[in-house]
Amino acid sequence: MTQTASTPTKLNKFEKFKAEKDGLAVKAELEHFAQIGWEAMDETDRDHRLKWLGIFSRPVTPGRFMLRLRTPSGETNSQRLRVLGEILQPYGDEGSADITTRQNLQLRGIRLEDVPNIFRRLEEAGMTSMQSGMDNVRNITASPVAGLEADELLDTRELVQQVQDMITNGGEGNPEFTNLPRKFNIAIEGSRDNSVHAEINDIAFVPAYREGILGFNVLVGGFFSSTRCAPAIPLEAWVEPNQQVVDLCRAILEVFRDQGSRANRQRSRLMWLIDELGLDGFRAAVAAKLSWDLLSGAAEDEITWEKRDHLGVHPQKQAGLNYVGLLVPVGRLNAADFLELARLAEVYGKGEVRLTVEQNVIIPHVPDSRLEALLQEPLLATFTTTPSPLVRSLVSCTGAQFCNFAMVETKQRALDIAQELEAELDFPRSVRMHWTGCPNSCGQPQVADIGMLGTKARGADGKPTEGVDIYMGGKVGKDAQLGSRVMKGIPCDTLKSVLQDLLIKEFGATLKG
Ligand code: SRM
Ligand code: SF4
Repeated sequence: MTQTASTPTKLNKFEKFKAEKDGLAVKAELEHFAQIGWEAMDETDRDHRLKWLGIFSRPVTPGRFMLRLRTPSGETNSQRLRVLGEILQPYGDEGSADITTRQNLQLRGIRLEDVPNIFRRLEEAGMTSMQSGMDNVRNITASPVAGLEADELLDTRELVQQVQDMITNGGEGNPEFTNLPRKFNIAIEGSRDNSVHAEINDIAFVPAYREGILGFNVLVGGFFSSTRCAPAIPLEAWVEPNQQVVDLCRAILEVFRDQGSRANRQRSRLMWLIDELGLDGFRAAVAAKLSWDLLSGAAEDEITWEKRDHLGVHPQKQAGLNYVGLLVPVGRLNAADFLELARLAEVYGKGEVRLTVEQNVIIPHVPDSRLEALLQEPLLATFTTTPSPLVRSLVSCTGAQFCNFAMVETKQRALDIAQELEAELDFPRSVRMHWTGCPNSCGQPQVADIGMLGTKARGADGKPTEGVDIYMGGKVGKDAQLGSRVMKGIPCDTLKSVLQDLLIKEFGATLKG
């Protein structure tokens, strides 16, 4: 690590344990951990370093781990889903999974003694969980319909894979990028609708023409944290849609790794470094690492559409084929769902499956002739193509069921309240409601029409109770904007009536007759 003026004199506790032993080092010890069991493990290895391999100990479910994969561009297939279903099956009711807000998958209920074998199975099926947690680059997001839609500007899947391979050394683990000052998010958009929420990524590539050539404008520094939320800002740079993207990611990561603050973890995300160096200084530090000239940004980008949710049936650019978006309520799946999705993708498509940042699933390549039969499949009664107006756009973080940061239970509550409101109201359009269990904002309440952020509240009797802060004004797609907090500390047991009011006043909902 290069010493710079910003190198702290005092390291935070995470930096101390990282300096003692790199997170990736536990990769070589997995068999040993499996043998001795989680109870006997060194606590820092168990509760922190394992996250470098995507293995998260869950204090809420002791001895049952969460496994976060990497699913670049949200692209997976029936063979992989079958393997994931088979991994979960032996865990019975304790095994489950979630599609995440970074179009990724997390498995739950995992026992540590099974991990070496699980890792072998993941590798055989071409999956990895490497560097998916802690101070690493998260799953790289892209349009979930890359390569499928006629109007797409760039099919970014290969680029996304190249960036992931650079960062993780092809999924083996790459010590060059395992000790960032903090987590890091990258998105590469190839469509016109900003399907990735470019504005909330540390680096986002958005399509833009410069002198008639299609490439990407680059945004940097977008992030949410409990103390600050900042939209990404233009780096004033344009890159070609090729190795330049990979090079630029590497250069930015190196600058962040070497110059980012390691003193206070609440001030360590990339935007804090951009603040410190100034945008020009940051850009110059990045440009100095490149062997080619970093060009100025294009005057405008090509994000010109409203954001789509990709649910329902949509014709593909390949004549006679369709992609079919299925709603997975708040992203929750079980073993049987994986196996059934795998079967449907093979019988009706070509085995391909895509995931979305709205925590849903897409089955591509369904011929016109097989559409009707797919729509009649029993799984589509639950994972419907025609969801009701609130459940359609519902997004929720993990919440108290599995996450010890949570102030409130989220997923089930989100579904229950949405369904109760749907029973009482008619809606002229879908309303995007996002739930997040604490100020870390994994469920992105700031991008929602109405966002709920878990907090402590006071009930009518004055006693502490579960509550939420309400966010409004999030705008996605073109001209994306973050919403802001409009109400504080609403007790969960009075929330439904508050939401009913908001839906009527602000979104044109009407009471059912
Ligand atoms: Fe997150 C930490 C879950 C997307 C901001 N996030 C956590 C942990 C790992 C905390 C923990 O150890 O328990 C949560 C694991 C709970 C569990 O058991 O699932 C967790 N985050 C999630 C997921 C699963 C939410 C979901 O249900 O979809 C998402 C996984 C994405 C993935 O596939 O990698 C997830 N997290 C996000 C996002 C949204 C995004 O990327 O678009 C954000 C806000 C954007 C950002 O990062 O700037 C987000 N998560 C955080 C933060 C606050 C970061 C900060 O700078 O302070 C934390 C806490 C931290 O890192 O210290 C956090
Ligand atoms: Fe856990 Fe909070 Fe993230 Fe929800 S927002 S998953 S409660 S850390």
